Amino acid sequence: MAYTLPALPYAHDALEPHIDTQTMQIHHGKHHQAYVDNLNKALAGTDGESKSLEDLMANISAYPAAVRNNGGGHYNHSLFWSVLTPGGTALSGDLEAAINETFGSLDTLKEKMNTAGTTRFGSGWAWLLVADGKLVVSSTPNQDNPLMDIAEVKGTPILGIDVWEHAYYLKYQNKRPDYLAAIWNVVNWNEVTSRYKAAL
Ligand code: MN3
Repeated sequence: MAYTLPALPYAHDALEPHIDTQTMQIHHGKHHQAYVDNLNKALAGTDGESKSLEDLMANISAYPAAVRNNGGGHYNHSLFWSVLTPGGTALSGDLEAAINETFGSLDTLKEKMNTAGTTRFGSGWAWLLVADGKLVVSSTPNQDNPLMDIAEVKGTPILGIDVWEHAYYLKYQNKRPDYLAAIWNVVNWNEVTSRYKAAL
């Protein structure tokens, strides 16, 4: 079964002014579409066609680089759109308690994620993940993610922030820290909390 591009759960301009309309149009419609198309090409006629995306990630070292790059790209961007929402939502409940217990405060978590994102050289992702029931911050290069068997820090990602230049360059140019500061205004903590509960 071929993969398809998931529809954005909001309009292209809905994350303005934090993420601009043109970036969303190109990022979703061109970059993510290309990961989907190239993943389908890379899997065509192989046993990977019958595997779930999660199964592919868990054994990614057994697959060609095209599956790693494009399968990771498809997984990561599908997660990314879902953890953003216009205006953001408030953090509360079990996840808020776990963040306070693990990091001291939400602000400290944001600092750690922003540091993970700004210190990732070149392209990659900053992650909040669940590993052995605990919250952990990490980053990965390229389109790798914590589900992959080759990841330095493995676990279930519940929040991912894309730090490829294509995610921010039109509006923020070289100022990756400004993009990272702004994105917290549009985080969908309801979705991150759902993913946290599912990961436990
Ligand atoms: Mn991207």
